[in-house]
Amino acid sequence: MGALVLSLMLQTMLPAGIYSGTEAFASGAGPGTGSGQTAQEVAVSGDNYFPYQWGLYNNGSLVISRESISTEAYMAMYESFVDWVNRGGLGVPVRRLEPGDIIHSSIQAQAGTDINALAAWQLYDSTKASGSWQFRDVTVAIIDTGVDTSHAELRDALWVNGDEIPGDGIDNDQNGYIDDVNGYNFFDHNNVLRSNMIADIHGTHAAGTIGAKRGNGGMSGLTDNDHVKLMILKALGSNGGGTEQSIIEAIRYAEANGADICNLSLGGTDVFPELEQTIAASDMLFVVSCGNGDESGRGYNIDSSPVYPASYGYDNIIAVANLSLTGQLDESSNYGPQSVDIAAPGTYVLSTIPGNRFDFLTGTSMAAPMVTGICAMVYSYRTDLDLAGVRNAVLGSARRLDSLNGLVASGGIPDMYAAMSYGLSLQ
Ligand SMILES: [Ca+2]
Ligand SMILES: [Ca+2]
Ligand SMILES: [Ca+2]
Repeated sequence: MGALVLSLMLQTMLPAGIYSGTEAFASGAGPGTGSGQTAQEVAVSGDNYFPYQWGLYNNGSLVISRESISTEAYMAMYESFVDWVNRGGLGVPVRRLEPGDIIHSSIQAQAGTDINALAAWQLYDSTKASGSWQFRDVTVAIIDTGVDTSHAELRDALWVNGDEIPGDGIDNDQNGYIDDVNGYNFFDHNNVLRSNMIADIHGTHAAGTIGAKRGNGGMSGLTDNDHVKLMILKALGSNGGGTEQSIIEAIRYAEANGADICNLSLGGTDVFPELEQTIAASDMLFVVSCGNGDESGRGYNIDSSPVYPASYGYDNIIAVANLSLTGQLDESSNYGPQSVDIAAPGTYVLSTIPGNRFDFLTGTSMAAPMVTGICAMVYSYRTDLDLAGVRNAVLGSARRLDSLNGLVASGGIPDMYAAMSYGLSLQ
């Protein structure tokens, strides 16, 4: 039994300075329409942080000014952290930084590098408003660190086990888990879904990308809160690591309780044969991250150096790389023209973190939930498709980018609108 290691980019836990065209953020006025979007475009989402969600809509006006730690300083910080953990300690990598350790740079967004969320929402919302369509209800399992289920953006997105009475200490539905109302904690073997404010940033961030409420301020999640629900399955602990067994138990719970799609923003380099068999035998569609490079943060080809579960290669897996807002693969993202199916926005992704807050994170861990959210919306809208058909629609309608040639099998990024209407002729 090996420990799976999360593909979380620690560098990006540092605050990123975000500057809009009007520098609204820098002046402390808070985000508005300053990134160059029109008020109308923001109004479509109804969320004031939407201009910073370049992965959903990118008109090329967003500039991210970043302070990153030099590779040398990062390595020194990380080594001291690993040493501390090896001696039985817990914590996060922290080191006093010297002036030369910080590198300033800025990134300009490349217009059009997005998943075409606005058109997809308009299609879904207008169909919903017409009352003429019976959407499929979809359950998405998020197997990760914990999730802050009290976050205002997430409350309406949660899967609820209707057969379980909360907080009575009794396993009412006799499924083997006491008070499993929104999911379960397979790491600590209890029903506490948020147990650590730092580690649970990772799972909370994934949940927000998929299901944050649209139209209530804050940020926009991809999915519809009425028809797509998030089952929260904590399987990774305070250092971001988990066991093969905790993840397998979470997968089995997800299947037994009706989950359709499973987000796995995690991976390791061991093969984990039992995990492989569990995934291969599952009816769920798995969306998995393909990893964030080597010790120095450089992405590598997982066709030759496999990362699991991304490299298992089954037809019920979509392996996802991380596209930057520049339209290039992020330099930290792994790739593989055979093993990796698609790239998705994963660099400076704004999403929810514990305590009703938001932050930007970078990594393939952030790219996978984008694809998960898209799959969920396609599965909800396209009741004519099974999950294999959803996978086919998302990959088959991918928008090709020259920069991704030879790096991912589809050669592109998902287009949520195109995936929802794949194979249909819409007026
Ligand atoms: Ca129960
Ligand atoms: Ca109960
Ligand atoms: Ca919102």
